Amino acid sequence: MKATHLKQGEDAELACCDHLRSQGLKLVDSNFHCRYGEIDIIMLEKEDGSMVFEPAALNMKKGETVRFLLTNKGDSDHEFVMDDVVANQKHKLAMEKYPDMEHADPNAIRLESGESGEIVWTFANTGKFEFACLIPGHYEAGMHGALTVEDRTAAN
Ligand SMILES: [Cu+2]
Repeated sequence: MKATHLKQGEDAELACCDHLRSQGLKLVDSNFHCRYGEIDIIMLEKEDGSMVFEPAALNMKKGETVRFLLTNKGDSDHEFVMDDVVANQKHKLAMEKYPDMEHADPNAIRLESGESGEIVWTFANTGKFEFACLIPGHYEAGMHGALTVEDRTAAN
């Protein structure tokens, strides 16, 4: 069973390397490995009733590909949606009307209590973005953070 699982992992990794290659990105390592930065993100509710992401803000580099490893350590469902602030507000309003709407978007993931998941994302554009949980009430309870993408090569 384990071998099958590993095989799937390799296939996924290969598929992703191909995807990166097709975007003209150079692999820094051969041999099936895309070298990602990995960032752990925890979703949880606090005793005071607030709901948070840890870390509470993200600073990314333009062109960087990151694997976000998300874990819902809270008691209710949570989601992680990366978008610009205006799009998140629109999405939030839609969620208030249709709280159970499903996301098939690659920039979003919804996790049940205790569940983990991941998003692999390449930050192509600089700017100020946001990551948020758009389940009704959660944004207001604190589940949003600034996502800044900078062109650090230009700064040097
Ligand atoms: Cu939430």
